[in-house]
Amino acid sequence: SSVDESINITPSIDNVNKEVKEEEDLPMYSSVPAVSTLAFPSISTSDFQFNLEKASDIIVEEVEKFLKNVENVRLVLVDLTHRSKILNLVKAKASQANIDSKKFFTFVGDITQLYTQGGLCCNVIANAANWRLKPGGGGVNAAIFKAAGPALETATEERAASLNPGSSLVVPLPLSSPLYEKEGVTHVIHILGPNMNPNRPNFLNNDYSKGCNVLRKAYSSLFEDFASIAQ
Ligand code: AR6
Repeated sequence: SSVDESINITPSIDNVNKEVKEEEDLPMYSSVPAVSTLAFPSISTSDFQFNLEKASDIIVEEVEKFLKNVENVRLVLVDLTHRSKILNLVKAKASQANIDSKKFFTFVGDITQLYTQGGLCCNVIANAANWRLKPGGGGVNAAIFKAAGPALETATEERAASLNPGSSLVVPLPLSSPLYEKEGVTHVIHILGPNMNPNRPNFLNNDYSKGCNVLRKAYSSLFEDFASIAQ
């Protein structure tokens, strides 16, 4: 049957949407993922200037740890271009570590348009936030707040006024948010990563011993939050 085929599909990104479209019970263009899926950007590696080799090691280690203990979830590292260094480093290291590519893969696209532009269904997305949990500031934070509309700002404010480095905050999206309506995103998880940029708050002044600990904490907190939504 088509359902059996969808389970056995080779884990290629091109097949991700087929998985759902072939599910008989779901409408043809459903943006509800067959498997609870978290899409996340590489935390701290752009505006916060975190070392890419170190960050890629941490991502792969934390993903590996997380996937050992859970079933029926997928994690997707997203970046805007095929030239993304972090995406290519993580891809190579994940393959070296023999991580199941059905459960973890990289994807090129805008995290706010994964379904409509990329055909990838993700019910949860992560945001590389700032400590004030405010819109703007460029990067993925500006993109997510813009795409989600004022509903995300309000829902975020209701839950917290600020975030410490290494921590995360789950925000359920109201149905009225365009990100929910169009993309099928039910939750945004804000994360504050370590900052290596001297022009931003909480600058770690090249202290990578602390920086790596904070980044590890950020990813494990993100994945735990995601697991609590996925259950
Ligand atoms: N879709 C997918 N990935 C993206 C998108 C997008 N629309 N936009 C950027 N990326 P950054 P940080 C990738 O700088 O380093 C903000 O101003 C980008 O290529 O957004 O944690 C906040 O307010 C990179 O791989 O986050 C904070 O102050 C990754 O997302 C500060 O920047 C993260 O890049 C956080 O800096």
